[in-house]
Amino acid sequence: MSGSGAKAVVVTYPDEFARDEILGLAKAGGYDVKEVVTQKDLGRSEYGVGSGKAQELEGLVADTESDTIIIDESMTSSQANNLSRLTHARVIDRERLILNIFAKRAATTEAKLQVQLAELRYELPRAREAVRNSLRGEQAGFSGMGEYAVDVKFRALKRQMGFIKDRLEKTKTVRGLHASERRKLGVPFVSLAGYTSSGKTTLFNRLTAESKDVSPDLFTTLSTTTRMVAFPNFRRKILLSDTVGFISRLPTYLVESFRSTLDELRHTDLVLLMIDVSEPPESIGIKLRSCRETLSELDVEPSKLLVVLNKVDLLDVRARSKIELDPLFKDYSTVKISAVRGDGMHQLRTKIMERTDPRGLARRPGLTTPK
Ligand SMILES: Nc1nc2c(ncn2[C@@H]2O[C@H](COP(=O)(O)OP(=O)(O)OP(=O)(O)O)[C@@H](O)[C@H]2O)c(=O)[nH]1
Ligand SMILES: [Mg+2]
Repeated sequence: MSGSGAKAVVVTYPDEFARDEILGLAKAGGYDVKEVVTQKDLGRSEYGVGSGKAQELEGLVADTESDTIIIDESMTSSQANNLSRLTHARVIDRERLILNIFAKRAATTEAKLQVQLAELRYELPRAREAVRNSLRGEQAGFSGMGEYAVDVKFRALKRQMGFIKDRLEKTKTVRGLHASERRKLGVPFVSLAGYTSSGKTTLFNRLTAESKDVSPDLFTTLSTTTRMVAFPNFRRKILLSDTVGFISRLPTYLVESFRSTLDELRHTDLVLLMIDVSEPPESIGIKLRSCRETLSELDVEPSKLLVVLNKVDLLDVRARSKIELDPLFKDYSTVKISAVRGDGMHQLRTKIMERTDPRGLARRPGLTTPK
């Protein structure tokens, strides 16, 4: 249930980045946010927020006639239930919200399976909590369910997970074949990666003449598309792939569930790490760090990165002329572009060609040199 148009009260941390991001997520989830309140510590105590804040929320929910409270942190099922009981509103945490958006956007069979797996991974610790509570005579989490029923539910979740993993493993085998076929072609493989909404698909469309969905909403792309791109001036070709975007505080199990999609990044010769440089420096720093963490969880070597500074059309002339000198980017090779307007495309193509030069790549095992 994405609660399309449902009125919501949001609780987030007292910083602008967190606030903007959760509002973007709430919008992508289809919520109409009526009020935002902040708290330094989230996810603690009986309600996931302080008890004073919980009382305040009860009033806000009533005043704004909201039916949902969105908490920008992970909560246990008893915290969510306690707060829900007090405020008479549905309570969803950050993970649930991201899962709802993913579920709404998943279009391919693989993306749907990945979302189902993530849903089960979300449910499992909560079912475990319900088992513990039912053993103690409390039944928070699955109210009204007896110990036996909870145990059955727990085992059913496990079984379902195994089933979905098997199906995903099969799609992965198909992918594996594709990867080895690609190797035979001897065409370098280049992947787009980066924070959600950084402009990956916009650049993909420009380079491939595709028309994949582009939008300011978060998580527009959930599956991977790969296309052959010719660089006539260089008389060479590459395979370019566009994939799901990253977000900060992305739970590991979500990355895990999307592993077969994101695994492409590991087999790639070059990763174009897209950064939206039109944002405030603090946001750029947080997003860059968060992308690096996710990429290292996926075992992508830093030496494979080319940082693409996108949306320079939104900077004034002065900022545009020296953005790449920002200390944030000192450890990276960079190129600045506007995927929308087309600025910097020649420099980008040249860098891609340099970094995927078959003479350089041929020294690496597993890639044959094209004629
Ligand atoms: N001004 C400006 N806007 C851009 C540029 N590149 C992309 N955008 C806009 O940024 C928004 C996000 O673009 P997408 O290409 O969908 O971003 P993405 O990285 O694929 O996002 P996800 O699929 O959600 O991960 C869209 O509204 C684009 O029009 C650019 O160079 N300049
Ligand atoms: Mg996209």
